[in-house]
Amino acid sequence: MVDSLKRCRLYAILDLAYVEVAKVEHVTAELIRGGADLIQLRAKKQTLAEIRRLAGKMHGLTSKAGVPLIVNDHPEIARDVPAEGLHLGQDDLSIAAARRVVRQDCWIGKSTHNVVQAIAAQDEGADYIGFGPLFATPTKPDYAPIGTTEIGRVHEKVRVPIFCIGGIKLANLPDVLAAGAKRVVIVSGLLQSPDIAAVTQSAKQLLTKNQDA
Ligand code: 3NM
Repeated sequence: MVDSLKRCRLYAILDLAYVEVAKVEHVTAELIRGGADLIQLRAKKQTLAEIRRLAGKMHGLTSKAGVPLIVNDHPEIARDVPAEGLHLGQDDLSIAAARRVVRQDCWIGKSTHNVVQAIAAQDEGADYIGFGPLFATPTKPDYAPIGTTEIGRVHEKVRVPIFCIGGIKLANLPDVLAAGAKRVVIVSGLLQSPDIAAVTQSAKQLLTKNQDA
């Protein structure tokens, strides 16, 4: 399981701030078709019942395709789907508390916003971390961007997979990779494209080429 997380390069988030509920399955299928390695459901405004329902629908598609599904914020939903992963923020329950809820083989990832938090998340037992926001982003508007200068340092200090996040688009992805990133999360850069599968595929190609270089 952990090895397969290491192979993941492109992490897509299906954020319901950008996707109508009626299109969740279509968009999930497009992200899969484009080659997303991981897909997260992020739903900040929906009821638990609705998130559970949508996560189940998404998992029907992702599990057939062999793409791990990550549930944001809700360990009980991750357990029951059952999703392959759970993602937590800095203000959510601890990884230890979440591990008591989810299945034993469920990955737990954590958002981190500086190198100190990144090291702390690794020490707390995170299977992977998010690191950002690199650039200003309407998806998470209250966070100050940290830029690309810390990417090298966080890769020196942290051994679990690091997914850089925040304002990453196809256009700036080469700069993010040149700064040392190996894995990224992209949200609006995929979901706002008129051709989600095509932009996902292009991002995946850049990440794969970078890995081979
Ligand atoms: N977490 P986009 S930035 C969900 O820094 C999220 O922890 C972040 O969206 C973090 O690709 C972010 O549209 C939003 O900028 C990323």
